[in-house]
Amino acid sequence: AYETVEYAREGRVARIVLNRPEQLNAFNPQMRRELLDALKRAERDPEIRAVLLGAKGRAFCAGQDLETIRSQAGLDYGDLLREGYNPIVQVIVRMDKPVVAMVQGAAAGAGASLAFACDLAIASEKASFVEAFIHIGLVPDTGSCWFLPRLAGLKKAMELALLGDRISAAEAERLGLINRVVPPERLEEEALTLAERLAAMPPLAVARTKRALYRGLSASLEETLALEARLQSESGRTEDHREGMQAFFEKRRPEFYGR
Ligand code: T3D
Repeated sequence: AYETVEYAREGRVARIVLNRPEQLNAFNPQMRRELLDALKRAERDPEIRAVLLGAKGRAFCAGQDLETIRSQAGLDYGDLLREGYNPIVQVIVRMDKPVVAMVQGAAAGAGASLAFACDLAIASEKASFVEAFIHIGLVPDTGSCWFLPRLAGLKKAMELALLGDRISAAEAERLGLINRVVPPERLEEEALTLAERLAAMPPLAVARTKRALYRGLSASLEETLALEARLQSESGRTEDHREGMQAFFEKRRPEFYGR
């Protein structure tokens, strides 16, 4: 069992909840370890088809717990990133299953990066985002330097990273940093519905789509066309494709088994 995160299976959805609400879910070593472990658990579980990542209390995640590093002279932050934060981003991006961030409050520093690294993000009207790093003389990390310019464009990324202004959920949606904003009382339900919809999609096609979109970000058009063709060869041979076709013509909902 974990202490700083909660893990629950709700049908085909794994719900992971950051659980250090008094510390605004700021990352300490234990929460980094437990979050990574929980994500890997969801990745491994064949019953799980989508992951919902939320948080308890009034903040989503305040990033690095500055209290825990305050007195540690000589601490190499690069090591902390390599060992603690980077693996979290990598498992989210690498896993075959979509990860949905459910952001109910402030997401700051590595907490904002975490939300941006998820495949989809839904936020409450009360949520906010801040690339807080610059205020303490640090650079954006935990993937922000990769995700921010790709999501919002270079100019906006520069502005957010260099000025460190806190932006509202509505602004984050406008910039393409998150998918949608809902009233606070609707967040849980909307996020779960979204995750369940993803979980009902054909898992092999979901995995290939996620992989292909990421590859497309750093590949040429030629390479991407070739990749699409290869993945489509594979997809065209799946039972899920046959089922999708059949359901289409029979005008019923398909049932996908990941075969
Ligand atoms: O270490 C490395 O490897 C480098 C990696 C770095 C990754 C990072 O994430 S660096 C960035 C760290 N995070 C921040 O700088 C965020 C700082 N916090 C904020 O910007 C704001 O507090 C929030 C936007 C998160 C929330 O704002 P608000 O107005 O709702 O609350 P507040 O009043 O600012 O904070 C409430 C309390 O939480 C306050 O303590 P107090 O006055 O009640 O005793 C504040 O100091 C504390 N707090 C907030 N964030 C952190 C924190 N304490 C420790 N660590 C935090 N990150």
